Amino acid sequence: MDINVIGVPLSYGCDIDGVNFGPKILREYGIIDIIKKNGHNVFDMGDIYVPTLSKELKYRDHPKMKYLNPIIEINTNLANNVYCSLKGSGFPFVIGGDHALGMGSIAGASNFFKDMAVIWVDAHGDINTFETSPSGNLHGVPLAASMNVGDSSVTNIYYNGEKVKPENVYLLGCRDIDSGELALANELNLNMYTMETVGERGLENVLKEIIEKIKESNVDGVHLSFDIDVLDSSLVPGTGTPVPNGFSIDEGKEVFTQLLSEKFITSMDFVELNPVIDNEDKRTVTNCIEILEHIFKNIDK
Ligand code: Z70
Ligand code: MN
Ligand code: MN
Ligand code: MN
Repeated sequence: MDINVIGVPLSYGCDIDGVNFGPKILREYGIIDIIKKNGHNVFDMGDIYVPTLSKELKYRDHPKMKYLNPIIEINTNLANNVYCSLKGSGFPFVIGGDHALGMGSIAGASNFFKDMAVIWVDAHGDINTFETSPSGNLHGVPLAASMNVGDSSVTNIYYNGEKVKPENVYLLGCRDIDSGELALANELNLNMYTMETVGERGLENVLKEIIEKIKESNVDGVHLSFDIDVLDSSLVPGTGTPVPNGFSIDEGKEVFTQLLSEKFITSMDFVELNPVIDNEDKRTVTNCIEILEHIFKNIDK
């Protein structure tokens, strides 16, 4: 596989600085060599340009949602990079950065495919609207925006309107959902596999069901968005909002073993690593690298 690594040093979608150093630390820990070592062709496309913005610009574009216009611009550039990467038969592997970048990844990938599924592996739903957002942070809205739910400023990124149909969206591992998000998930009847569901039914069965549903649907592409906070809080102190009762490392790996063996994943995000707030033992980045090794061992050669 030709892997195109695209860095997005974005932190304006969340409240804690440092997540912008995700691409830098992953390169320092050898992500490019890891991909090569596993038999892929790798192209480091560098980082999408993220300007340095003063805090005074936070509410310039919207009274509630922070850094709105810059985030839209960054996502538009990301979308076109993802689209061009797919056009060139590459596999876009987007490293964040905060999860607001999901809007750009999905916009770019969905422009290439006729109908695409999205698997959102995350402790959070990221399906807030500007109205339901409790924080004003844009990393809480990307999946709603991609389904054409929310303000037109974010539903019209790269091209206008719906990028993915709600029936083709799969949430996995969530356990910290806001009330407005839950209402939307019910309204749209989203395929939602919470941590509670995983506990009741078992991860293997849940993954089997997701795979079956995707195969039965008529999608020609599948985007997998991985937020590292789906892992248990004890494993990822270096992420902005660690949540207890998450996946173990083995469960995290199992997700990729199963999903990647189907060979239907066509693009990926890996987001929310903040090396600045990591433990002294560098636990978070070390765990991320272990997961990444596993990913590239299991992606089709
Ligand atoms: C909350 C919000 C979120 C990640 C936190 C949190 C969203 N639902 N996403 N950390 N990765 O502010 O919308
Ligand atoms: Mn997220
Ligand atoms: Mn499309
Ligand atoms: Mn999250």
